[in-house]
Order: sequence, then C-alpha cells, then structure tokens
Amino acid sequence: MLIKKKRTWEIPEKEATPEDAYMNRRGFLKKTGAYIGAAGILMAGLNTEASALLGNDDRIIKVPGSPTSHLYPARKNSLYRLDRPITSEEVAGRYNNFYEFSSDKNVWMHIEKMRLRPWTLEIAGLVEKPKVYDIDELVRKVALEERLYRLRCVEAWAMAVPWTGFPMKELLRLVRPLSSARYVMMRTFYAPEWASQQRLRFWLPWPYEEGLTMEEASNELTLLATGIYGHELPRQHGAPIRLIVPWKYGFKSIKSIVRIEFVERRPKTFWNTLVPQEYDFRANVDPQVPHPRWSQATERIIGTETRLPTMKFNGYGEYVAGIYRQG
Ligand SMILES: Nc1nc2c(c(=O)[nH]1)N[C@H]1C(S)=C(S)[C@@H](COP(=O)(O)O)O[C@H]1N2
Ligand SMILES: [Mo]
Repeated sequence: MLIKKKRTWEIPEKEATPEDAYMNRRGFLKKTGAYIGAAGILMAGLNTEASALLGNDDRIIKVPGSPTSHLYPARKNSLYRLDRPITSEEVAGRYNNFYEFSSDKNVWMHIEKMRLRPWTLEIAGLVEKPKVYDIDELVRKVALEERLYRLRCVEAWAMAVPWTGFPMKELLRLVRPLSSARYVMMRTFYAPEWASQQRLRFWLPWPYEEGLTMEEASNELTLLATGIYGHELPRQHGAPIRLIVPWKYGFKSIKSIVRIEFVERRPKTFWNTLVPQEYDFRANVDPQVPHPRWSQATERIIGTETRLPTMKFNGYGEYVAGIYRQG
C-alpha cells in the first residue's frame, strides 16, 4: 500500500493488475483477515482501497453456488483491453447502484434475502421462439467468456472489471427476433418481499426496465453477464444475469433480468420515466454533454480516487460510433 505508485493514467497496460492477482486476492485476504480484522473495524468508513482491503471481504462478496458454478472461470477473450488497472473486487463489490435494495452504495448490506433459484428468463414479444428459460438451461446453451470492460456511471464514477457472460447477439441467434422488432425491452424482478425499496418506495415505477435499439442489442460489445472476477455474479452486481453496455452510462446496464421482450416502439424505462431530462433513453457516455447538475468531462476512479478524462462512448467509439452517425 505504501509503495510509491504511478498515477493511474500513467500505468501502461502490461503493468495493470494481472488477472491472477485478483483471482488470488481472496485467498490472500482469508489468511491475513484475522490479523487485520480489528483494524478494519477502526478504518470502516474510509472510502479507499485500503479500507476495502482491511474489511472482511467474505461478508461483502458472497458468491452464490448454483448448478452452473463449475463453468467459471470461463475462457478469457483478450480482444477487449483496458487502459487502466482492474478495480479490486472488494472495491467494486461494496460500491453499487441497485435501487431495489438501497439508495446508498452499500447494497451488499441489504441484499442477503434475495433468492436466486429458481430463476427464469422469459423471452417474449416479436420473436420466432418465445420461451421461458430456466437460467441454468440458458447458460449451458451458450459459450461463456471473460471480457475486461470499463463501466462509467452517470454520477461520474468509473470502474474497470472482468465480466463473464455471452454476447446478446448469441441470444438473438437462439430466439430469432422478427424483422418488425425495433427495440428490446428488459425487465428486472418485482419482489417486495426481499427487495425492501420496492416496498418502502412503492411510488417508484417498479419494476426497473431498460431498453436498447435492435442495432445496439446486436453490437458485439453488448454482453449478458452472469459472472464477474472469475466466478458467478454476487447479488449486488445483478445476479444471476444482467446487461452490460460499456459505451453507455451504467443505468442502461440493467441487473437481475427476468424478461426480455422484442417490441416495435421505444419502451418506457425506469430512470427516463422518473427524470427524463437527466436520463436520456440514448444515453451514450459523452464528456461534452454535461449532466444538468455536474460536468461529465472527467470521471472518478473508485478505489484509487484519481480522476481521468471521460472518453466519448467510454472509449468504445471504434465499435459503436457507426450506429449513431446519422441523427
Ligand atoms: N435493476 C437495476 N439495475 C441497475 C440499477 C438499479 O438500480 N436497478 N442501477 C444501474 C446503475 S445506475 C449502475 S451505475 C449500474 C451499477 O452496476 P454495479 O453495481 O455492478 O457496478 O447498474 C445499473 N443497473
Ligand atoms: Mo449509474
């Protein structure tokens, strides 16, 4: 921790945290956890990577076991590279947005009761093969892979993590949307019995919904993630299956999906319904379009608390700029 560090943006890719470092970190923490546990209590509240290291990480990151756990870690797809170190698992796992459970970042403290099996994912609407998939049946039908992506929240914080999942394109191949489908609508569970905010903030437009155009949904970057850091998703990251669209603000990357519907008209979405002027349906990361209450020119890297310039399309322009060229 006291090693003199280069600033984040000066670290070349080859020096970025190697994958096996984050894989082994939990083992390392288990061994040293007892010794530093007491210090962890004293340090609680410090929003730094050090405080995450000192905390008891088994309490924070609970990896659920399932019939498809043995598929992790999956093959690494090295096409998707980072320009910055991977965020540590303990930092990412204790700083989440998941409004069904908490409007704070400490979602992990409020999510224990969430039930993950049985879990079904319904495919509906304008599609040749509508079907209700059991999540494990679906996961066995696709080839899981691991990709390193940056994720940029509209609140101007960012992280970089290894997701495990499969391209949404693969799902489209399986279920065959009709040519009349122009958008895909995705929906999170509605379960006020364990998602306390669906009970306490009953006036919000639950369930959470998000949507993409068909062109966005079939882009090679668009991932349905079932894992992170080489294992299944812990609850707070959106288990058992969530969307990742890395060139858009994080609110598009809907968690814990139960239904995917192909539709002709632009769907209503959670944040856009609540605050349309702040959460545009199209919502691509763009340093030049400020949020009404803050600039989007830079982003705060969680864990290190350094700032980097925001990149247009979060740095994924070579994959997606073509989608937006006209209009
Ligand atoms: N169902 C649901 N999905 C959600 C959210 C949410 O509140 N509910 N928050 C979104 C926001 S604003 C962000 S930034 C990302 C955060 O993902 P992470 O917690 O895994 O980093 O999840 C998105 N998906
Ligand atoms: Mo976000």
